[in-house]
Amino acid sequence: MITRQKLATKNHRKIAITPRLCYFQPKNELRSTIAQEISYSLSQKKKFIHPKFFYDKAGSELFEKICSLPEYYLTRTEIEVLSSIKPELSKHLVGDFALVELGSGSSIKTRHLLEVLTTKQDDVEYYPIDISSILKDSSINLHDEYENLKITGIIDQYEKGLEFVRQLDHKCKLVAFLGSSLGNFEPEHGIEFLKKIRSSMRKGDLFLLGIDLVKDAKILENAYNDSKGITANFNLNLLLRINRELGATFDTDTFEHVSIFNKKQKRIEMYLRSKVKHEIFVPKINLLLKLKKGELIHTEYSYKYAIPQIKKMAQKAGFKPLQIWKDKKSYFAIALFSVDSL
Ligand code: AVI
Repeated sequence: MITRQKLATKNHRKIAITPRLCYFQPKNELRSTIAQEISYSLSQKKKFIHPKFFYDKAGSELFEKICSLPEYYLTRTEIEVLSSIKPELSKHLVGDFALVELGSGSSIKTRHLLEVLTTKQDDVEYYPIDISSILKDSSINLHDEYENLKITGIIDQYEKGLEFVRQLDHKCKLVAFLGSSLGNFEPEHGIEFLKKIRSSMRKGDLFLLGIDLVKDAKILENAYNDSKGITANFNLNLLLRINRELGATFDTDTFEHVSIFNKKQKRIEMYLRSKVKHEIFVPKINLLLKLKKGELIHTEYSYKYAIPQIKKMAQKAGFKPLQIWKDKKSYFAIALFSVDSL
């Protein structure tokens, strides 16, 4: 167990901005990951692109726009719940807590948690983990806003970030996984991922999960197919990213954004549909991609849950429910768990 100053891995470079702000970034660019994974996923019979590739600079900016769309109720509802539970949450945070956030993004929601912690504690250590380099700007903003905040960011995939978290010697940790990002995992993989989070935590630590709830299909479908076409552009940006990073020549006008709510599986499914027959060469991975007219490339699942299911998944992963809050319409839930024995 080590302090934040001594944190290190051989695979990351540490960039110190001020004594209160540093971040780690992978030595080998994520570019090699995208090449390998896209080469595999676009060669399968059922083609897919992993949703983690949404979040390059352009994709992260589009996602920020999605979060403030009228149809995308998730972000504003989660913020509404977070801001209303601060006094109750504060009662659970007895002791000295470091905040770890998986998928911190623009860190807008983080402020609500920091407000609670920075008023209770003289110093707060914050560990944002995000695949997107948006983390750099959001950390600088937080650093300037909160004088008693020490930030150590990790720009990498969640699993890599958790390897850092495991090393921390901090008394207690509050690990936040907000924004319903758990919904982007298939349920079985979601439980496995929760287990990984659990294994990076110790007795006395707390886990805060934000999750979208099952609701009327129309509301869900509108949230993933907004009238301004921002979600469509977010989805199509995957092809533009492959153009930029792997030298392909996708023409996004020949693809369309598809999103449907699968009632049986209780998930939004997102695809890119090829409007014409295609043969596209992707030079950096030496792949000739053939697509039939109407063929779908799967890009995302976004599972919607009911509270008993969330509890069950978390319990299977070794968490014990402490308190669960919802908004008035029961659109979105925030659940607080303690660490249980497995
Ligand atoms: C990040 N994740 C929880 C979002 C979601 O709602 O599944 C990603 C997203 N996809 C389309 N719109 C937003």
